[in-house]
Amino acid sequence: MTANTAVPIALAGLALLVAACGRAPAPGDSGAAAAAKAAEAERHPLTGEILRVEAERKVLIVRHDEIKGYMPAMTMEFLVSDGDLALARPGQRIRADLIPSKDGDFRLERIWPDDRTIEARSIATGALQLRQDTHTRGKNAYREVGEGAPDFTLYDQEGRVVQGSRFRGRRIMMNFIFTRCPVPTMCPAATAKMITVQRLAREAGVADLELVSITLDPAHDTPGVLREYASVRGIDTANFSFLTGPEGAIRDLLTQFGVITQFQGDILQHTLATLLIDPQGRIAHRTDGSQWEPQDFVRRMKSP
Ligand SMILES: [Cu+2]
Repeated sequence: MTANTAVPIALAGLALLVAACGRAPAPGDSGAAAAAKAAEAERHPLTGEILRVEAERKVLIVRHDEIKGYMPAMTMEFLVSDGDLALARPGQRIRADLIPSKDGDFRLERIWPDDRTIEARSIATGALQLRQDTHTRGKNAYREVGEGAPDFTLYDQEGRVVQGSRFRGRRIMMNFIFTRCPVPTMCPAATAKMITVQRLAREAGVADLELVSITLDPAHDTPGVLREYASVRGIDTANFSFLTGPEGAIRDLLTQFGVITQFQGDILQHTLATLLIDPQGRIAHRTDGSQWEPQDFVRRMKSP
């Protein structure tokens, strides 16, 4: 497949593969349901420092900066999800969305390391390099089988900074998913098959495998959300990482890996690609669409 044919084929596939992968309503949605959702999704961007983690109450005590036009700087407690709770450390600086509830308590969602942290700066540098690389490659941005895979710097489900080059010397099985995908035959099925690959590879004695799932929906899929996605599925993350990062970096990766996403209203439509990257960092194999067999990938891992 050449770069020129790849996109039309993938686009044609889009019509077949798409399904109602939902996301939050876009501004401009009309109707009572949308209005109700908008009210419950009142969000205020917050930055601050985690002072304490109260795991039993699922609460973070955060000293936050002034929220212009809403709240002065103060220390208060926030409810957070299990995934965010597990990642929270006293002393961490974060940015997040503050969401007030009707009962008078406050939640934090979309929690990321604050932009000023060392982690966030290395993520931003990685995104910039990827941007330049995609730009330089121009029409040849799409990476063929046999070419090197692009390098990247993203967060994993533990909030650790992960560089693609860290996996050099190991074999990567990579796909793209998003946690809110409600269509059983799309992302949930893909994750289930990745889990099967992990098990079959282990049984077959493949010792150098890393499974990597990159989110298609970085606005929602924070490290904490990905951690929860892995944990509710009982996934062994010893060699299975879920990665996220800045929207620009994800967009460039999708361009280079030939995965197409498109929002139609509040529906995220996307194609599916599953890749095998060899220990030298070259794309050894890819399949498009949902019809791939775990056993086939494991067989390819065993061949030299
Ligand atoms: Cu999906």
